[in-house]
Amino acid sequence: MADITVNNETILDFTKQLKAQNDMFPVLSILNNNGDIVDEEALKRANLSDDDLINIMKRMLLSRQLNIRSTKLAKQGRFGFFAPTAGQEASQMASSYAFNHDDWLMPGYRDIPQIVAKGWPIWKAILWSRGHALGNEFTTEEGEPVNSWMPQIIIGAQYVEATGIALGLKKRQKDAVAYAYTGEGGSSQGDFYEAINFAGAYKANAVFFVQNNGYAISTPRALQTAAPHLAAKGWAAGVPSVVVDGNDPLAVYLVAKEARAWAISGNGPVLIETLTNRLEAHSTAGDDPLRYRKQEDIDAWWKKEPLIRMRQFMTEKSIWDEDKENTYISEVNTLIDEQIKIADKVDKQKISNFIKNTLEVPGYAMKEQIAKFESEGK
Ligand SMILES: Cc1ncc(C[n+]2csc(CCOP(=O)(O)OP(=O)(O)O)c2C)c(N)n1
Repeated sequence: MADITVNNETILDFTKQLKAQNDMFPVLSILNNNGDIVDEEALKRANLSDDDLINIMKRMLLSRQLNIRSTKLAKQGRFGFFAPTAGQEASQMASSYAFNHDDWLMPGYRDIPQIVAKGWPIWKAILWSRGHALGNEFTTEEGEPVNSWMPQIIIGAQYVEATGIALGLKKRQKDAVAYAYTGEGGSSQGDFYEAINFAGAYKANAVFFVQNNGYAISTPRALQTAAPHLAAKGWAAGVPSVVVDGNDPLAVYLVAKEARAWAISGNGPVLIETLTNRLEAHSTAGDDPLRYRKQEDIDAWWKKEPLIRMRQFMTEKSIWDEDKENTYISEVNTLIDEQIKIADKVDKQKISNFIKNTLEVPGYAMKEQIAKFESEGK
């Protein structure tokens, strides 16, 4: 009997196939954990001026301060729901820096800082966190539209919305893309697959981020999926997919910029997996991470967080120092103090307003409820 062909033998070698899947997605990186450049050419390709670097650093610091203050205020009962962002500043702020004013942001509940960076006043974010109807107004202080949808609580659902918006932009020949963020947990949802499949088939001008931050509440990445890389899920939809060091602001910016350029040229979507880590609790609702992960693991990730390496890199370039950082942090804190005062002055949410805000045209039962609560002054 003749031997099986090499081709068929390779096809039937499942162990080899698993290894190939694992090797398929090398990690894009420019800045290592110590803040050293590991790829000068990639840095040139990112084409970031000193001002851009300062802007990215400031956005990441704004996000960190917002995180620190929101977490504290939530513990005092002065903030509503907040999903901590510490550790994810590069994944969120360096990526979003690659998008334009006209692009549509489709955020999840952890992506408040990207909306603020788009011009959404912090006081509105505070109202959103408190479930106030006014927190769903995506406008700047001057009343100009902020192209963002409300942070999605249903995990993965923003991907479907992003595909729809991207197709709408394409059909209207707008010079803009939709960009969406979910987590590795979100990448297990049906919505995730449906969205990237449809976006791939119709070449929607969308950029999809999967922020692989290690945990979906208490579920570790290892239990989330057997896929060695979440980016591999994009390949099933025929979508170019990349794994990037999500704590490296320069690499995250570069891939986001190139993904946007690809999508806007009519080539279809790109999926980007950012390897990062959630350094704190899932939310201010009160979970204790030490019930599902070890302190050593958290400590190790704190050493790899994006601010340390960006600070190191920029100090080395003589465009950043401690004084600049402290001055900016105190400016941000003054701003946050002012914004809390504005949010606190807004009339408390009325039940009738809450119901009115649910549907544009309320149904019969809702009309009755609105009338009832209004008659009671609620
Ligand atoms: C469809 C749906 N199922 C379950 C939940 C409850 N839930 C809220 S957050 C979360 C984990 C999400 O993890 P991940 O997507 O990794 O994002 P992360 O919170 O880590 O940013 C779950 C299961 C939900 N909000 N929506």
